[in-house]
Order: sequence, then structure tokens, then C-alpha cells
Amino acid sequence: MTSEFMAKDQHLLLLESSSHFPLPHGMTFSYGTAGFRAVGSKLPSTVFRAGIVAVLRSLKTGSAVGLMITASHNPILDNGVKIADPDGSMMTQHWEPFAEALANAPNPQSLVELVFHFTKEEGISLGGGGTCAEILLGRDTRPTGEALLEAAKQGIKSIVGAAALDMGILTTPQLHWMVMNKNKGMKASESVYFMQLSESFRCLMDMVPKGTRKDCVDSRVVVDGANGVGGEKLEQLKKLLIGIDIQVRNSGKQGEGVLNEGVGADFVQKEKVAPSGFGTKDVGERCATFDGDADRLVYFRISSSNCNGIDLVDGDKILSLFALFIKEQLHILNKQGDEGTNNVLVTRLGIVQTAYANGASTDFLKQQGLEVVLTPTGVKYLHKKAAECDVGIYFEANGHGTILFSEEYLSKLQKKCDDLACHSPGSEHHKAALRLLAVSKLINQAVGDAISGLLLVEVVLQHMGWSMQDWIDLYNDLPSRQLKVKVADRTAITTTHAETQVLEPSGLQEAIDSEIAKYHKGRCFVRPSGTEDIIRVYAEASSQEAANALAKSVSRHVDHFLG
Ligand code: G16
Repeated sequence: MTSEFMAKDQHLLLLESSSHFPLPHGMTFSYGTAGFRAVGSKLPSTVFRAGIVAVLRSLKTGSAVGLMITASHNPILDNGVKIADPDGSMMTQHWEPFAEALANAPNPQSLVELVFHFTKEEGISLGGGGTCAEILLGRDTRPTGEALLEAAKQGIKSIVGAAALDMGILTTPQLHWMVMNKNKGMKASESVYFMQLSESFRCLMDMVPKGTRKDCVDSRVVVDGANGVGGEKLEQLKKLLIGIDIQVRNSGKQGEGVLNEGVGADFVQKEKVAPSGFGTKDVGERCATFDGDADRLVYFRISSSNCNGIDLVDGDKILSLFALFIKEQLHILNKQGDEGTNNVLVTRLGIVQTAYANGASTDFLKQQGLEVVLTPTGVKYLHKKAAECDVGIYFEANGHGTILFSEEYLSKLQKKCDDLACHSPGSEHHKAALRLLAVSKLINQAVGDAISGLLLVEVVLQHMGWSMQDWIDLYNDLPSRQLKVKVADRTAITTTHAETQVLEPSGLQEAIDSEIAKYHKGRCFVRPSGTEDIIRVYAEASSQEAANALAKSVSRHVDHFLG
């Protein structure tokens, strides 16, 4: 077959298959904080086109790519699509404009032109010709998921030589992990994922220091699965776990409740109330909550004083707990020992947060001597920044986050651990190295993962000998309030400085500044959401009343400028 003939074939195939997935009338799709998101019934054309983008990405990189159908924390009728790059992270940002243009191509002819133009620019050859693309597909439990998965498969099939591998119903982090593993030449099944988590968890539990207060640390945790896919997966995994008592509620079983409705990490973190299914019987229990696709994790405790209210332990406090533990292990590893282990393993440990991080958490981390940087909202920004360090810990207050170990650092650590195993087996240095290696296996290296994050929190609390109260007492959060403002066009707001300053519309930042000036320790910023059709307002101040009032007055300004 000549290449001209193959290109013609490809042209016809794309024209024909895309004609079955017309752009819904009057809709524009934008590639937001984590891919496309909208009402599920409106998304077949978008998911079909995302399938094409994933194939082109796979052809460009010569590796497998992931496509996950989920709308994460959004309501059940929404759906969406996230694309995972070969290393398991979010698709590279410089492809987002193409993905967005393709999603909005008005007809099959313009779609084909866009594809051919882009592939030429990127040096991707179409038409089979020996190069194969491989896309790993996953979906969560949403009712529109199955039909959208079919649309993705059609999109993938519309590029000659592309193969779709349906990995089934998964959490988003599981799919990202599978993509990463597959491209490393490792096994990428769910059973291997469960095995890796349970084994590294056991290894860390076995190394919990004796004689700490671990006996008083309750091994029980009650988890709200948001009626999504995470609860069901945790039920499966817990059968392999020793030393922990996990009770799952809102696991998405028929009749238990609606996905993300009055449950889940987004609801608990934003509203600061207990999820449905939790109440007076749970006062004092250590509780955790996932979002619908299990890539967010926050903890909470129902306060004895007010059953409607909770003590929230958000992503910032999870980050702080992890940072203290990692810092301690690095300190042990590098301290001068009797065992002749004085060759220091230089480690650049970095912390990444967003402007939503509570000011008290950033102050706390800096007081610990840690280097903290801020990025805009979205794991795609935080992950990239954290990956610049030997060990990078990133978390958003909403519970997205993980700990990244660079490949280079891991191989140095492994070497050091092997040396220690020869010269001082069982020493504190050796244990610290083993712990760090186990953490790198337990915590998802591809993306934030509520399930693996939960297991690491549990084992670190045991290690520290900390109760929930000890963890809560790490620092006192500054009171904060988040509000949503519905506006005609959310894109009318543009921001700078990690989203803390408004650029457009002019005059809005001055209005916000004048409100902030009225409050002690006042801090406030606004930004368009990348997952919902709203403007988000975040305010912090020295009292809850003040934070509420600041958020409210700034919301009024937003409404006035954009309403
Ligand atoms: C996605 C991103 C997160 C981000 C969140 C909120 O989360 O992956 O990094 O924090 O959106 O976005 P926004 O404030 O723009 O609505 P998820 O859990 O919805 O996939």
C-alpha cells in the first residue's frame, strides 16, 4: 500500500466515523482543570474526539496512553474525560489547545483537516504503516459511562492501527498507575495494583517502631466512598490488609445513595459537614472520605459538641503529616551512625501547594524548614513542579496529592539500602531506607490516589503513635470560606500569580483588595472553576464570621462586575 493510498483511507475512515458523533448544537467544550466535563448525555462527540487525541498522543510518544471516563466530584449526571500521558501523569499541557479545537470542530470535514494539520506539525505519520497506538480505557460507575466508553472506542478505531484495551471499571488513579506500569514494562493489572499496595503497607506496618504509643492508636478507620468506584475497590483491597480495620460506607451499592450527593470529599471539604450515613454514632471516630473517582482524600472527625459539625483534616494536613514523616526518615538516613554509614544521600525535598492551602499550613511547613512553592489549581501543575525534586510532596487542600520520588533518586536509595543491608542490617539507617522505598511503592507515583493515600496516612499515624487529636493539633487552620458565584461567562475572569490576583475585568482586583483590608489576617482570591460553570471565591480571616463576611462581600463584587 502506498502512503498516499493509506492517507486517503485514513481520511475516509475519519470522515465516516466522525459523522456518527456530531457536535451537539450550541455547545462549546473547554479543556478545563482536568479534561472535558459536561452533562454526560452531551459528551459522546467529545469522548469520541478525545479517543482520537489519545491515539495521536500514543503515536507521538510511541507508548501506551490512558483515557479515563469520569467527572470525578461532579454530580451523577455529569461525565467527563481525562487523558493520561505515558508516565501516568495528566496529558501534556501543550496538547490541550489541539484537544479543545478538535472537541469543537463543527463538522467531520473540519475535524479531519485539524487532525491532518496537527499530525503534520507534530511529525506523526497516520495510516498504520507499522506504528501501533495503544490506549488503556477505564471508566467509573456513572450511568453514562458505558455509552461514552463505546464512543471512545469508536474514536480510537477511527485511526488506522490503533488498539483499545478496556481495563474495566476503575478508579482514576488505578488507570493512571496501569498506564505508567505498562510503559515501564511491568504488569498493569488490578490484582498487581492491590498486591503492591498491600505488600508495601505490610512492610511499613512491620517497621512501626516498638514502644511508641501505637497501642493506643486505633487501627479502625471509617471511610465514605462517595457512592462511587473507590468504596467498592477498597472493599476488595481490605481483604488483603493486615493490621487495619476499615469500614466502608456509601460504597455505591444499589440503594445506598447517589454518587457525590451529600457525600464525598468535595462535599465534606467545602461544606465542612459530615457526609450522609455518618452521625452521632461516629463521634470521635477517625473518618475519611473519597470523591467519586477516588483521586481525592480528606479526613474528618465528628465533633462531640456539634454532630452536624466536623473537625476537618484536609489535604494540607495530610501533606503536613507526610512531610514530617519523610523528613524524619531522611534525617535518620543521613545522620552519622555507629555503623559506618556516614555517606550522606543528598535529597532535595520539595513541597507544592496551591493558593487554596490554608495559610496556617504553609506557615507550619516553612517553620519545619521545608521549601514550599505554590502553583495554580490542578494536579497537572502541582505534579510537574513536584517532579523537579528528588522527593516532591504535593497536595491541594481538596485532597488531591501524592509523594513523588525521582527515578534517579530511587536508584541511589536502593543502592544505599543494599549497602546498609550488607554492613548494618536492621540498623535505624537501614530501616529508614527500607521505609522510604516502601513508601515509593505504596503511594501512587502516577497521580494522587485516595486509596494509597489512606493506607499511608494510617501507617504514618501508627508510626508516629498519633491519635486523630494529635494530628488535628499539628496547627490550627485559619478560618476559611469557599463560595460559588454563577455568572454569564466565567472566562471573563483571568488571573495571575498562581491565581491569587485578578487581571481581568479591570477594577475587580482593587475591589477585592479594599475588602481584604477590612479584615485581620484577611486573604481572598477568585478564579473561574475548570470543572464547573462557576466562579470560585476563597476567603480566609482570623475568625469564621470574618471569613464568611469577606467571601460574601467579594462574591457581591464578582456578581456586580460579571453579572
Ligand atoms: C480536578 C483537578 C484538581 C482540581 C479540581 C478543582 O479535580 O484534577 O486538581 O483541584 O479539579 O477544579 P476547579 O476548582 O477548577 O473546579 P477532580 O477531582 O474534579 O478531577
